[in-house]
Amino acid sequence: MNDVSRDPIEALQRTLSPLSGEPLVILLTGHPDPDAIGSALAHQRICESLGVPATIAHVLPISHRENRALVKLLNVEMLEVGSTAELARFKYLSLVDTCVPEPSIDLPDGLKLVTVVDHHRGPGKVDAPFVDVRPSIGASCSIYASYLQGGLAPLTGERRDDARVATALIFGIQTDTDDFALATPDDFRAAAYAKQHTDVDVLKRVGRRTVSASAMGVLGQALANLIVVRDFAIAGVGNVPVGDRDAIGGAADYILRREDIDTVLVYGIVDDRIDGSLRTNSPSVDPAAFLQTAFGRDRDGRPYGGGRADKGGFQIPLGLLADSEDVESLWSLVQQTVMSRLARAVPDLAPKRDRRKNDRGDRDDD
Ligand SMILES: [Mn+2]
Repeated sequence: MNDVSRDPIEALQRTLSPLSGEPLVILLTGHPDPDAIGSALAHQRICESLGVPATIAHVLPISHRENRALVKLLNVEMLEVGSTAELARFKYLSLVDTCVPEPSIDLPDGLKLVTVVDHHRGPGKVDAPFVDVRPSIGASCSIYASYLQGGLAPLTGERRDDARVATALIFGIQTDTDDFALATPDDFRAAAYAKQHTDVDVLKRVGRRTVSASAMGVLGQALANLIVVRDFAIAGVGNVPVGDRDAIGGAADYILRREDIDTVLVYGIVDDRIDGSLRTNSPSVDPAAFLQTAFGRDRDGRPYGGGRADKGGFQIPLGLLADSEDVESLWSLVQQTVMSRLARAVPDLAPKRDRRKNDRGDRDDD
């Protein structure tokens, strides 16, 4: 039992202190993200200040490049475990940024859950000696920053470890609150506390959004092939590897930042389909309606594209054409098709000749 709500710091200290000298594992759930990593570092720091040797472990790989960069730049030591046996040497378990242990691995029978700190609305009651779940806060890192600020293993700037933990905490808060857009006053207080001890250079480097070489190539293609008609922009980027499909949307996001453009569509060939992304700042463009006007529906009546307020996407299967070995002819055919279809939604895109034809009353396509 605990009286966490009254004084979580006291309760956490009272839970961990008796475990002094006993190996504890902080097992991350899912692919480690910055909020989990920052919380784990802070938890490890607290454990060590109380004499509890703590190891951070994870089962699933770190999937995002930015998160790998964070781990590397901050020298975060994490044990990647693949089997129950690898956890056998630990006596105690702490969960951070989750109430649920990683489901893809069976926990050893003797491993005892001692602490849970999370900000997700959990699946109900969590049974552990120390549980601090605050769904009203933006990041678990904010909860941990409040422990440190409250005097449990506080950041003082005296240890080299301080900058590491502070930087990880800030990055965790920043990521989980969508760059502070969703941050609560508690998150801001936590960030303000951690900020004093961060390594600004490292924070700038981990915060920099990384782009793969191939994704940058897609952006280069989009910029080179950009067609701008009034405030509408369109760019075809040719063949894009399946793994870089997100680069199409990324290129559209980037181009939308051009000041004289308010709607952009980027498309390419991905695998056996035409794949594209629409982005808009225009109050009068509804992405789903726009894409349906341009590309219509498939034989089953499903629209090729869909979207929400400011973004949309579409996929059109190439069918047998996908097998074509003449890459250039196929791309040229795709470009012509997309441009003529887009002219339904953006009449200015139609070649002059066609527009005259339309003016004469050829309206089948409208
Ligand atoms: Mn989180």
